[in-house]
Amino acid sequence: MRRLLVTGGAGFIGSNFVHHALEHTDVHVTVLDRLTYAASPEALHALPGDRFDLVVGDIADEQLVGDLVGRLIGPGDAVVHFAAESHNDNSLHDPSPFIQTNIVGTFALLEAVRRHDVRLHHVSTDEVYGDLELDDPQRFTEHTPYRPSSPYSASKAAADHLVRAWVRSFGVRATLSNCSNNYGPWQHVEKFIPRQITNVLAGGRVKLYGSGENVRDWIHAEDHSSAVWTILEKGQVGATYLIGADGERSNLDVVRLILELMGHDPGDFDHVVDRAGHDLRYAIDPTRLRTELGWTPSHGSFEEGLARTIQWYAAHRDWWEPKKAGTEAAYAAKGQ
Ligand code: NAD
Ligand code: TDX
Repeated sequence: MRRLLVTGGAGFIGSNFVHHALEHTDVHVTVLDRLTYAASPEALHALPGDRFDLVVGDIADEQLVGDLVGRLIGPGDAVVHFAAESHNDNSLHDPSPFIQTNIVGTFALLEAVRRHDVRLHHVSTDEVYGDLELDDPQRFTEHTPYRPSSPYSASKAAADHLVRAWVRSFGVRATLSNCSNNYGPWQHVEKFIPRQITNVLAGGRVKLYGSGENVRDWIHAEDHSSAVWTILEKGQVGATYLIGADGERSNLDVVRLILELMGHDPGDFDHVVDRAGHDLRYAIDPTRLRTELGWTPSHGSFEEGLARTIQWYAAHRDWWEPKKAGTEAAYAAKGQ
């Protein structure tokens, strides 16, 4: 049986990928996750014990990572690297864990896959490319120069550069992907869409940063997972693939849609203090992934995916309610 080591597999997207891999293939998955505030081990309950195990630990722990990577000895075995500090607002408050996990942690993983000659897929973000003007006809491609804005996106850019250097200088067998904004179940309530849904469910107000003209390119986490699997199977070593599903929406439109879908007046939200250095627009051109690897997203409609996500949060109060008060208190302290 093929074996995968999935870092950050207890997080929002990593756990989605673990389910995808176990449901669609016969691989064995070991998750390595430090179980930070952002983790949801609940998302991994009820997985088959003979094909799945969870190791609680840090990707920057060289010895642990070396031991786990050293167990991957079959030809199809691989590391899929999701673990990261992932929230821009947190990186503005305290960049330190972003440098440690996203850069030093990725370095530790690269040294282990180099030593043991194991295939790696590195998961990254479209934010490494900076932002676009609202009327720019170009979208991000694999050739767009890096221009990250926040400590989070700069740390992810640094990690991407390390991966490419290890490919070129040491012959590490790695692929990379840069994906647009994900939504779906198990996303932490600090993030935009879950924050607004749970604000409404908890009887609070929806909070839009600044004018809300900022555009994000939304993709369902299940489509991100299927794209990563496709790259793992068919991707060319050393290549980068951009993952996106043509889902550009302004934040203002998303806020109005959430309110409408939840039976509220679409104008019933507050404008709050804008994010420092707030990127204006992200947009992915996924042509390479679609034409070279034949990937297509399965979630055709953002409205439908959002409606199902709202239903999911309404049905999983036990999971998010304990996280809500602390998250909102931190936002309130910043006027957000
Ligand atoms: P998340 O914050 O929900 O989950 C991150 C996971 O990594 C958590 O389970 C956490 O416990 C774990 N982790 C953090 N530090 C660790 C460490 N030092 N050692 C081991 N585990 C550690 O993040 P997410 O939204 O699921 O993002 C996953 C990956 O996808 C990240 O690399 C992120 O940059 C990338 N990405 C996210 C999005 C998005 O919209 N969320 C878009 C594109 C790319
Ligand atoms: O309350 C809010 N109000 C608001 O208007 C929050 C939390 C956010 N926003 C805005 C900021 C962004 O323009 O919504 C947009 C989305 O915000 P986030 O959910 O924080 O996502 P973003 O900063 O775009 O980054 C996300 O996508 C790329 C993920 O968090 C990253 O991990 C990923 O790399």
